[in-house]
Amino acid sequence: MSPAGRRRGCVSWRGRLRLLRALLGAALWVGCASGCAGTDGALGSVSSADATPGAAADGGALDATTPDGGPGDARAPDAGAGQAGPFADKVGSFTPGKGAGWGQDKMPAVVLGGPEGKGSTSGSLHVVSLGCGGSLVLELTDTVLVDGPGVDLIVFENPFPGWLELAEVAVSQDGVDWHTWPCAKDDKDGGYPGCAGVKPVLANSANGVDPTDPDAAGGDAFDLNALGVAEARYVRVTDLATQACDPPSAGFDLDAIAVVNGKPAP
Ligand SMILES: [Ca+2]
Ligand SMILES: [Ca+2]
Repeated sequence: MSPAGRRRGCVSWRGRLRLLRALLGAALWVGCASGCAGTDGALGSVSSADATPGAAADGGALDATTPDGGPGDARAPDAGAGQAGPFADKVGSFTPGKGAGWGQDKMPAVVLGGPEGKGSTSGSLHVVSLGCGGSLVLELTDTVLVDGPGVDLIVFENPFPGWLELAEVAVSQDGVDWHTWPCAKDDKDGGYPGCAGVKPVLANSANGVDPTDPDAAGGDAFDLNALGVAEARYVRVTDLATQACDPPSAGFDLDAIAVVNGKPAP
C-alpha cells in the first residue's frame, strides 16, 4: 500500500485484513476493495481472495495452509510455521502413498510446529496422512538434532487404543545418506520397538505439557545413539502399511516431531 493510498483514506491491505477478521466484515472488504481499487491493485487481488470463505490466500489467524509472513507480519502465527524452536521448520519432500489425502490442504504448516495431541484415548485430526507406503521428509533449519543423553527425537502420530498405523523413522545430516531405526512392526508383545505411531500424544499447544519431555509428551522416542549418528538435520517418516489403505486417511498420520537434544544449526 502506498502512502498516497493512505492519504486517500484507504488503510493498508494488512489493515484491511485485520478489520475484516475483527468485524467478520466481508461486506466491509467489498466496499474497501471497490474504493481502493486502482491504488493497490496487485495486493487487492490477493486480499480479495480472502473474501471467499475457504479460499483464503493467506489463511488468517486460524488458518494453517501457509507459513507466516516473517518479521513484521501482522497475522497471527499459524501452527508453528517458521517459528524458532525444537520442531520441524520445513517439509523437504512428501510422497503420498495409496489412500492419502487427509491434511494435504493444510500442508506444510500442519506438520510444522509442536504436536496437537488429544490424549491417551483419542487421536488428533491435526495431522497429514501419509497413505500406505507414503513418505515425508522434515527439515530442521534452526535447531538440529544431536545425540545427547537418552532420547533425542520424538515423533508424534495420532494413535489411540486398538488402532495403530506404524512408520519407520530415519535421519540424515545431508538429506542423502539416511540412517533408519529398524521398526519391529509385527512385535505386538514387545510394543513395536523402533516404530513410530505407537504411543498416544499427550502434549498440545493448549495444555502446557512440554512436547520435548519424553516422559510427559507422549509420542514415540528415538535415540541417535542407537544408530551411531552424532547429528541430523533431516527426519524422514515412512508408512509401513500396517492397516488398510482406505482413503483419505490411510497410513501413518504425522502430527509433529520434537527435538529433545539439539543445538543451533551451523
Ligand atoms: Ca541420545
Ligand atoms: Ca493414525
